Amino acid sequence: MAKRILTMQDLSCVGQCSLTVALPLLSANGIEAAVLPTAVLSNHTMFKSWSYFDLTPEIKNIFHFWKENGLKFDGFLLGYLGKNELMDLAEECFDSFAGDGAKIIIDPAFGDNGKLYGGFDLAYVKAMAHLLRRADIILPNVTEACFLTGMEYRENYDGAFVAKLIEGLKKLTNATVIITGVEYGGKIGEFIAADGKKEPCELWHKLLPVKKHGTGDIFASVFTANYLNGKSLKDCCAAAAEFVADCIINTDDGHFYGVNFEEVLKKARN
Ligand code: PXL
Repeated sequence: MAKRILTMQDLSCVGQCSLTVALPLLSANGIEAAVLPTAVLSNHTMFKSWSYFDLTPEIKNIFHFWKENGLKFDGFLLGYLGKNELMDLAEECFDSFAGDGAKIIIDPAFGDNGKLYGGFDLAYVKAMAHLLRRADIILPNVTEACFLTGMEYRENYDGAFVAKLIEGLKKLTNATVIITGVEYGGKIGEFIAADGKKEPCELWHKLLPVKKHGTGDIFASVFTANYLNGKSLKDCCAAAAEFVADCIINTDDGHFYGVNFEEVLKKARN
């Protein structure tokens, strides 16, 4: 039987991010995807304006029926949640619905390029920093790692800076720390700091000349599906990074709000 994961993040009606990428990518990789939508947005917050309908008040009701129906999950993938109160609900969700050996994977998903996404503040960062102690794996990018540790964001950095970020994050959680989108020396990669290993494992890929929205969510989905399918951390990162690169290569310059991951899925089937 396919593993069943619960992914908790927003539903942006348009934008190729969060649930609209997690669902197809988890399914295409053989994982049954259940969802806990935290909010419905007209579109993601990289557009110039957006609506936001908060689903927090419905979540306890959903939990009630999941309990009545005896539902459990083999894993959890958290991304953009939206409101601070959702952190406590996420913990209640883990406590109530984790099946045997269920793993918790958290992408903090609150910022990029040195800035918080629209609508977030430092109180949200603090609540996320607290939630991370429950994770088995965390997937912050460099911006999120800086906010979570209180280190100043830098555009130019080196391996020593990333090692400091990891050290800071390890004070928040016992999870495996994977810093994504590490960029220096003309390459892009991940630093994987698993428990009990002295040095992080570095994985490097070719740096593409364009940046696109939603690629962090795609990375997290492909990473998580591979992880639930039993692959090593390194193989999960390699698969996710390769998929993201393919998506970027297959996206027209004019398509500003996301990547053409559908084309990559289609090619993989042919
Ligand atoms: O891709 C991260 C993300 C998810 N959800 C919403 C967003 C963003 C990034 O801007 O706005 C609503």
